[in-house]
Amino acid sequence: MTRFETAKGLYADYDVDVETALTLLSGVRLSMQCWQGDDVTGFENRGSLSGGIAATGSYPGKARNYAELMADIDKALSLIPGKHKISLHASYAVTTEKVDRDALEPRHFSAWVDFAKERGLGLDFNPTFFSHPKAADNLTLSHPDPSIRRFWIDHGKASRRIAEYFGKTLKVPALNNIWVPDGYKDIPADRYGPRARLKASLDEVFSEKLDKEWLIDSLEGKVFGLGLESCTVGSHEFYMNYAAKNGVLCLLDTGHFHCAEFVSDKVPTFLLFYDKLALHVSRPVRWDSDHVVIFDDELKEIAKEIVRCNALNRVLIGLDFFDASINRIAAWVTGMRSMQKALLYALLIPYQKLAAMQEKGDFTQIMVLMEEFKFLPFADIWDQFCLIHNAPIRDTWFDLVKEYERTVLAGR
Ligand code: RNT
Ligand code: ZN
Repeated sequence: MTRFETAKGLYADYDVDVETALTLLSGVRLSMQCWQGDDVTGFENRGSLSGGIAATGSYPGKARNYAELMADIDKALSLIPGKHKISLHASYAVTTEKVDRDALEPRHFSAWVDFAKERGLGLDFNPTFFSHPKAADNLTLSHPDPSIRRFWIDHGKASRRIAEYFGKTLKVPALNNIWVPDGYKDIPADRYGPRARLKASLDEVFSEKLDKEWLIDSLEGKVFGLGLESCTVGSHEFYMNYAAKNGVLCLLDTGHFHCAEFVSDKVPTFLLFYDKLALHVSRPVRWDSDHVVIFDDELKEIAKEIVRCNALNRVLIGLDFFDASINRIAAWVTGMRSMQKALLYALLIPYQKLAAMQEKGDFTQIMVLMEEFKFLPFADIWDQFCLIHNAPIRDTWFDLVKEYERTVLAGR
């Protein structure tokens, strides 16, 4: 008997069907953020990152142009089991034209669509409301100056058309996620006015009726940003209310809440009130630090909530981290594989049995069993998942990353 067969038997003792879990996980497309490959720099040559976010570190070998970024994404995907999506930012247009963000069109992203088509990937999109002269004071859709607001409204509209084009062309629905940095470092005199302007701007951005079959709209709130500590215009309450009233989705970034709050606990609530929920899975260490996602307790809890709510097809799982202090390809692979591991781990828990115990008030047995499940031979099932998808098992993928570093990254 192989290790996999033995492990399968042990799970069967708890009424867990391992084959079903493997099949369900194979159907999950994660959205891998392109911006881990170049520390959120993009292709516009506009200088430093702004918007109250920061990539720290200076590990060598970062991608400097689209060809390098695409090659690095290819390398990473070859080490990750399954078929996924790539999440782009507007600042990653592939064009020789001088085109500002308010005038971007689908054709400026055709190279990415070709890239995705050839590989059977989907694409998601994010308008870029930061690292731009018109966002120098960290105000965009809520800016008091109507001409600046106009620029960013047009950018938001352009981004929805681009995402719709991604979805229609690739036949994989595309998420267009709006996050704006707008906020104030110190206590503002007026919190209502900026929010009223953000609301009106969003109304304009969403005024164009596009094809809902291929375009999914979401809004990402935040508690605070660097240098924007006292007020975030697009707070969670703001977007939750806006989304509920306007038929768009919320996107929860796991780094955008107070440290003692858990996004895992929020998942079932959103699923009760919305058709779908979008996530930016990240790992905040003391602040919204965007560390690489690892197989930690909160990641497992998030995965458990998605699986228990039977919502693998209702939760759009995207990753959002950017660590510039380590090999960027290893960062992607670790984050993606960790998310998949967490989902598999969750799929191997007999949650219906545990829920029935909860109904009866048998909390002792729930605790005992939950502790036991932590020690079942999960790694053997994960290895099998990698084998099925022709992906390297255990840490053998890292030798391939090191070789790529020696032969490709070191020359940059
Ligand atoms: C910022 C948000 C946002 C960005 C990316 C680059 O706090 O999380 O999603 O990280 O769009
Ligand atoms: Zn995010």
